[in-house]
Amino acid sequence: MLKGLNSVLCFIKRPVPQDFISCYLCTYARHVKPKKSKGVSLRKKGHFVDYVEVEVCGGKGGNGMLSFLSLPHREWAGPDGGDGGHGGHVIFQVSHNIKSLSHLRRLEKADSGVNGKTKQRHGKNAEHRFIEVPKGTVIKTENGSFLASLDKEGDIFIAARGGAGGKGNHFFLSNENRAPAVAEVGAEGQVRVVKIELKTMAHFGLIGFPNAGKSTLLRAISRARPAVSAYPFTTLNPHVGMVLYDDHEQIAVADIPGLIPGAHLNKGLGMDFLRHIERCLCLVYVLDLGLGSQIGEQQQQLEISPSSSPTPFDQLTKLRYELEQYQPGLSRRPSLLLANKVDLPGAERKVEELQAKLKEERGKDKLEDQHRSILKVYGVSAKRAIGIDELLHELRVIYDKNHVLSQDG
Ligand SMILES: Nc1nc2c(ncn2[C@@H]2O[C@H](COP(=O)(O)OP(=O)(O)OP(=O)(O)O)[C@@H](O)[C@H]2O)c(=O)[nH]1
Ligand SMILES: [Mg+2]
Repeated sequence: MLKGLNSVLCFIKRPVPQDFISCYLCTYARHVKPKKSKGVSLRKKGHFVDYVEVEVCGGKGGNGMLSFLSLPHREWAGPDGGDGGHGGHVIFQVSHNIKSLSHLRRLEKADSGVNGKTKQRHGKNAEHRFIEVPKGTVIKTENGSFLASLDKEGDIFIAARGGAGGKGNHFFLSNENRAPAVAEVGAEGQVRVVKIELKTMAHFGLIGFPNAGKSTLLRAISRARPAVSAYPFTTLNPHVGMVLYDDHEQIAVADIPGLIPGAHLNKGLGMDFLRHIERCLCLVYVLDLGLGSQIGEQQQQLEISPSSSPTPFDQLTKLRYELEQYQPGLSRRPSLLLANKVDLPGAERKVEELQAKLKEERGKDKLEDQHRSILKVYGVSAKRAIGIDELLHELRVIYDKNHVLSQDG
């Protein structure tokens, strides 16, 4: 009966009043669409950023108060100006939640302290401004001198100090001066420009000419999915992949954008991204066995003169030269040679030639020669998964040896 009455009411009184919408008896209750939320937009993920210049400004200190207390029966009750609060520091702190520097702004400023007040009320100190950065962040001054390296979770670096709060006139009260008419202004916060770089903390770094198959290899050994294409400079930013082992040990491998001869003169993509391999335990040179056979176009793109045939050994020499230009001694790091694309015709012969050439060079050179740093040479095919198991085993052996050593040291 009641249900019928409600239905009639609804029919007569259209549009349906708000109360009826939720009435479970009402057969005419409409489905109310949820309103679109206003102003809530998903923040677009920025690109991976591994270098920024930031102007950091500490907060200004609050001013001290200049004031004299006057009470009903005591007109000159003395100075009562409170001190200003201290300005906040700008502090970089390592957090495992952050992987890039894309969230840093050009200007990072901390809050200022609150001014002192009458009746000896001190101003509030400003909160410090904590900015989260990834593990492996290096902070340098504007002219490039080293300031800090943040390598562990929770590491902090005070980039700009906040100014001290000014003293109020009550602070200056003394037996000699019973009515100090002086109060301090809060100090300005420190202002400076810092360069912030991200050094990827990978155990192994893949180095090679563009198109050598570095990204294909990283895809083959880890779950990382860097883009792979048949043209040079597909990878523009470093990618890190984790190689997982049965005992839950994880090894980080970094795919570094391709290097070309003259990279130290800013050819190709330059060599700034080599900072990502500065801390690697071992360098993995990925040599392209197909490069010598693709005459013309690709060699022109890589700016390799056609007269010099880029045999795997030539590639190795050129890559090492570029590394030395970036940081003397870098090419002497323990390294593995991967001759990639063994599935191509004639590749086996090139691997043998490479091994023979290395043997010859080792025989010629003195003990401290850079060729001694080469641990092993492997012929692999990242695309056809040939030789990958042996490579993974070798990576683990090197990791176990060097990782334990570095922990001991
Ligand atoms: N035949 C053959 N082709 C391969 C092999 N590994 C990679 N390639 C091909 O080589 C081309 C380049 O591979 P990438 O992995 O993008 O090379 P990259 O070294 O990452 O190149 P950049 O990102 O430009 O530095 C792609 O067309 C791959 O399919 C391999 O083992 N055998
Ligand atoms: Mg690539």
